[in-house]
Amino acid sequence: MTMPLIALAGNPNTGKSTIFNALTGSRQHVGNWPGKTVEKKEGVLRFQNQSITVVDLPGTYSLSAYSLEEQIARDFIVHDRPHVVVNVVDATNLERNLYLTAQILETGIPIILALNMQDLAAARGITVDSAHLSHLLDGLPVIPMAASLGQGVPALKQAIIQAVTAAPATAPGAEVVV
Ligand SMILES: Nc1nc2c(ncn2[C@@H]2O[C@H](COP(=O)(O)OP(=O)(O)OP(=O)(O)O)[C@@H](O)[C@H]2O)c(=O)[nH]1
Ligand SMILES: [Mg+2]
Repeated sequence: MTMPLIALAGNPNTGKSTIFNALTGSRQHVGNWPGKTVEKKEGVLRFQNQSITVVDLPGTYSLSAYSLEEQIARDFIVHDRPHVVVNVVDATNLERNLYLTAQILETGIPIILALNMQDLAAARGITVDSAHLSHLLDGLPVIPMAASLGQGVPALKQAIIQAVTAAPATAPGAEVVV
């Protein structure tokens, strides 16, 4: 079996790289996107006897191919078809962040929503009901996090393991046999 592949995607400055580092530790190496000046970071998450390739995508507000960052994120999600996209969202700015979430949902690739910046949200009196949000988004896993404080990281690892176990990679246009 090839190693499961997951990608971290989200708006700029939502904590993707902080989460990437928390998931992959020091095992990461840095590579370049072919012909591009923007770096992609790839690392390995080792958890519960599993090894999972993790790719840290550039920050993007949408998957429209207007900017280089958007093109890179879009190409990776659409063509490389990761098993799971961990969509990192800023809990203090949920509405703007969920625009990208809607676009990722349209690809049909399973999403885990990492609801980051909980500490900042709490300080501003913002409470997000993650169970209700999950319910509104067809039951996708919603993991409350404050990644820079290490909060939510074990729960995210658990959700990733569950998702890659449950979801074999889907090729574009592949028939789903049930
Ligand atoms: N208060 C708080 N700060 C956080 C949290 N997670 C990340 N940060 C901080 O937010 C800033 C941006 O974090 P990054 O991990 O670089 O964000 P990113 O999404 O990778 O950013 P881009 O790659 O530029 O899109 C850093 O200063 C982090 O330390 C969090 O949960 N709470
Ligand atoms: Mg980053």
